[in-house]
Amino acid sequence: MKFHLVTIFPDFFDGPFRHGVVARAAQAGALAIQTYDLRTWTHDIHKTVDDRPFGGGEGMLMKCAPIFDAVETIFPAKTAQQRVILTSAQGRKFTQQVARDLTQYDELLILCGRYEGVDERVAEHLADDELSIGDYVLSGGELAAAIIVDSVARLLPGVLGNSDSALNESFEDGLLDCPQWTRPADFRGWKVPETLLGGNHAEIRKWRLQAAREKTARLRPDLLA
Ligand code: 9D3
Repeated sequence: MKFHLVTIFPDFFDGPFRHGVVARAAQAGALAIQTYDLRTWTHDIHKTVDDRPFGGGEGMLMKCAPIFDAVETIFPAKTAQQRVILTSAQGRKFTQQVARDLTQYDELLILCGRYEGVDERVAEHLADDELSIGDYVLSGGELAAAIIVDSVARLLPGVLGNSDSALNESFEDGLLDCPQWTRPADFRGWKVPETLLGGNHAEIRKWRLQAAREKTARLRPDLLA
């Protein structure tokens, strides 16, 4: 899969994708990430990408023209396999199911919002989807874009190495992961549950399911409702 990231801070993504699963997948050719400086598509000396909102109000909005020009340059003959996503605090909630749906496309172009928002014509006439990563306020769409890339990338065939480790995990079956421990079996007097130290794998399976249910009920009752 190819990811295109359009932003006024192209350097932002130097860090997040240099490590871990995404970096290894890019190295192996399972995915490619290209960042673009939105100011490439400005025509004035100041490289202006923002302007004041009609009707008044706080702050500035991202202008249409550079964003439309960027998308039309990157996808000059957009196909059904190419998806344009606008990150915004007003978007549809990004979930594991949305990540899974996005794996079906060949190319994702993610527009990172900044300032107080983006001229609504981008959401209405350019983006295929408008996504928020959750109900909290960020200072822009770059972190959201990095999160979307990370969660989609690790689902791609050939990225995780273990082909079903991406299937059997939290959220996919509506439960949190069960609590886990590693050595030592006793750390400062805090002991690992006895069942996990034995070799009875049927017992361990039962114990883990129960522990996952209890932890989900305690920390994420919304997942059980
Ligand atoms: C006056 C209200 N504004 C500030 C509280 C609204 C607002 C404008 C711009 C809130 C956030 C932003 C910038 N956020 C994003 O671009 C963003 C975002 C987010 O804030 N939360 C969750 N997901 C996303 S995706 C992009």
